[in-house]
Amino acid sequence: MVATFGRHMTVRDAAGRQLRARPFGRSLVVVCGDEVRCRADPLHDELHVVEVLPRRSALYRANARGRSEPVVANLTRLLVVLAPVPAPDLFVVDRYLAAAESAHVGATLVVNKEELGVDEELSAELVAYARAGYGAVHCSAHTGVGVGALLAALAPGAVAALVGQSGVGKSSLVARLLPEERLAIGELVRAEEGRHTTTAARLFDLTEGRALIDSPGVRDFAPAIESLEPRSLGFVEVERLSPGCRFLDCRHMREPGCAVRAAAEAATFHPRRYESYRRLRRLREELTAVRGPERKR
Ligand SMILES: Nc1nc2c(ncn2[C@@H]2O[C@H](COP(=O)(O)OP(=O)(O)OP(=O)(O)O)[C@@H](O)[C@H]2O)c(=O)[nH]1
Ligand SMILES: [Mg+2]
Ligand SMILES: [Zn+2]
Repeated sequence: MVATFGRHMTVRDAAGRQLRARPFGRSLVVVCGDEVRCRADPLHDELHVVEVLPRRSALYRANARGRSEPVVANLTRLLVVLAPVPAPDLFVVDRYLAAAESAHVGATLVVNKEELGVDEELSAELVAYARAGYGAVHCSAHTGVGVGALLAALAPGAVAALVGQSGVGKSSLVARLLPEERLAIGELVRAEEGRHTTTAARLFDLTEGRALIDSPGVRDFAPAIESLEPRSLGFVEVERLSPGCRFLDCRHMREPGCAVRAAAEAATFHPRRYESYRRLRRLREELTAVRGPERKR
C-alpha cells in the first residue's frame, strides 16, 4: 500500500506497478505501509483490497473517540522531525517516541532547518534526548546539509516514517532524499512545497530498498493507550530506572521509594521528560476510567 486518499488508495504489485484500489467492506482498515491482498473489480478499472496481511509493526494513535487506530504500518524506524520553526512541542515529540518504543520501533530525531540555528533552550532539550539514548540528525532540506547523514541513519531495506508537527519540513526532506531517477515524483513534492500541507501518507522508494513514508503533519499526537507499554509507557528512562523502585507495580507518580521520581528530583532523569511521562500516565488513566477496566491480554 503506497498511498491513501480517504477510501481511495494506490497499491503496488510485486512487479512494481502502481494501481488504484479501494477497500472491500467498511470494516477493513488499510494504512500506508500495509501489505494487502487484492482482487480485480471487473466493473471498474480498480482493485478491491480484500485482506490486510498481519502487520510486523505499526504506529497507533487514539482517534477522537479514544479508540485505537493505525497510522502507518510495517515501519522499521520512526523519524520524528522538528525544527526551530514552527516552535517545537516537545510533549508531542515525547508521545511519538513513547509510541515507537512501545511498538519496538527504533526512533531518531531529525532536527531540520538547521541553518536557522538552534537556540540554547532547544539545545539543552536535545542533550537530554541524547542522554536518554536517542540519536539525532541535524539537517536542512534547503541547504542540503546533513541529508546524507539522514540517509546513512537508515539501513538498507529500512522503512522509515517521517512524523511531526505541520511545517517542520517532512515533505521537503523527502524531495531532497529522492534519488535522481525519481525526480518526477520529487518535482511533484517540490511543487507542493511551502504551499500545501500533506493530506495523505505516501510511500517513496529510496536506494537499496529503503523507503520513506511521508505523513500529514499534526498539531497533537495521542498514542493509543492500549498499545503503550503498560509499565514505562514507552519512556526508555523509566524502563531503565524502574528496577530501583520499591514496588514492582510502581506507577512512578506518588509511590514511596520511587526511583524514577527520585531521579527526576535529582535531575538525572530530565524533569521535563518526567513531566511528559506524568501527563501521559494521567491521560491513560483518564481514558481507562472512561472506557472501563482494561481487558487482560
Ligand atoms: N529555512 C528552511 N525552511 C525549510 C526547510 N525545510 C522546509 N522548509 C520550509 O518549511 C515549510 C514547510 O515545509 P514542508 O516540507 O511542507 O513541511 P511538512 O512537515 O511536510 O508540513 P506538513 O505536510 O503540513 O506536515 C516550507 O515553506 C518549506 O520551504 C529548511 O531546511 N530550512
Ligand atoms: Mg508535508
Ligand atoms: Zn517508581
